[in-house]
Amino acid sequence: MDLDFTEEQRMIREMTRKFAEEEIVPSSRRNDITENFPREIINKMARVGLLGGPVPKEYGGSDLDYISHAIVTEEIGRADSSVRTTISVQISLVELTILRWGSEEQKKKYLPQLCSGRMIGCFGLTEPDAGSDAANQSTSAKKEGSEWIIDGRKIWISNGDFADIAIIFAQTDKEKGYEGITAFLVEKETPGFSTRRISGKLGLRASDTAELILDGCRVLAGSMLGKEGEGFKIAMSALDNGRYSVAAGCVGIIQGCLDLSSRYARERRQFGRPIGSFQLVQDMIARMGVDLEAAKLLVYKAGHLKNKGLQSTLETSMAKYFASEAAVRAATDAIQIFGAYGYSDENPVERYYRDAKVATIYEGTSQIQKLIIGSHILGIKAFT
Ligand code: COS
Repeated sequence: MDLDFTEEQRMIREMTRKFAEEEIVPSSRRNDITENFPREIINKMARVGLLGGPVPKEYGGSDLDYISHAIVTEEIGRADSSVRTTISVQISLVELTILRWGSEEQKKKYLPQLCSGRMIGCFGLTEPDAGSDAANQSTSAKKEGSEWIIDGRKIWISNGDFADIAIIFAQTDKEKGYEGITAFLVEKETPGFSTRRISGKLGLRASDTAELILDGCRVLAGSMLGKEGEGFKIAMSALDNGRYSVAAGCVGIIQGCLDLSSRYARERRQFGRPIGSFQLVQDMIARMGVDLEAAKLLVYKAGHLKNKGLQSTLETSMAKYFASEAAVRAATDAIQIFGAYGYSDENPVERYYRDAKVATIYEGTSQIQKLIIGSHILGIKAFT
């Protein structure tokens, strides 16, 4: 594994950071307060290629290697986790899933639209009774002639209200358990498909979260993604990409916390000296610095495997588990270093603190990541 960035990767970081500081940061606080999903920022990101990720150019993507993809995601995460969540879902859960499992026709139809931001995508796996136990899908799809009729509800779906296309997981054969789950591509305009926006979240207040309601929603057989019964594997492989993106976004949060709190620790004086000269403050800065490097290395290790087209479930879960927990630690300590000044929404560390928490929950809780890691190491499944 090469630990040096290429010239191109360095330029991608510089370009993304400049974009984030000019186009995202100025409206982050306002969007957070008003819970406004910044659709126009997503359009701007698309114009400079930031929605194309590792999707090949022939489908309108940016053909990034996975380390560059992480770098972009880190920089957006350092600026605003709501925007980062939007692109994590768009690129990692939707585009890369269609790229891997879609027919040629589906790839040509949807990928250029998604990479150009003309379409927003969402990932409909979670249900009121199927969170960690993702195989326990209640949503059903029944075949009628050349159509499938989908009924059910999906909850906590990022991008859900704005999405033009949803990947929906449904039971097509309840008897078969996880092998009876099938994935479908459902367009927003399909009769029977509706959404309800969810507001009042602790963090990610500018990210669009919704409930999806499928009520006798009819789709053609050609809307199936992959084969009948492949849905659970599709969902798990999608999460290998989604969790990678969440982990990279958390690296961005840790970086942001370290940048702001170390600058403040040098400037802020108490007892006649900079607070950074006190050992208890240095303790927090040192832990943040080590967490940042460790989280990066775990992300890049997973990215290195992805670049080689190798399975990276274990490494991705390690990166997601460590980086999300470290982001919560970093944001907690950053507020501590700023004291009362960190407790106000005028200070970005306050938003880091609220935004970081969900990363230990969505796309598989820290507990689920630990069980995946433990099962891989021991060769013993934690679930029967
Ligand atoms: N890629 C491809 N296939 C995978 C896979 C992956 N990363 N992980 C598992 N699978 C396959 C397995 O190979 C197995 O298929 P076979 O029987 O053909 O070998 C099948 O899926 C079942 O795998 P497993 O038995 O490991 O699943 P479990 O039911 O034991 O555990 C967990 C599944 C709990 C790990 C899973 O349900 C999970 O990740 N839950 C969290 C869901 C989540 O993250 N939700 C967040 C909302 S989405 S934003």
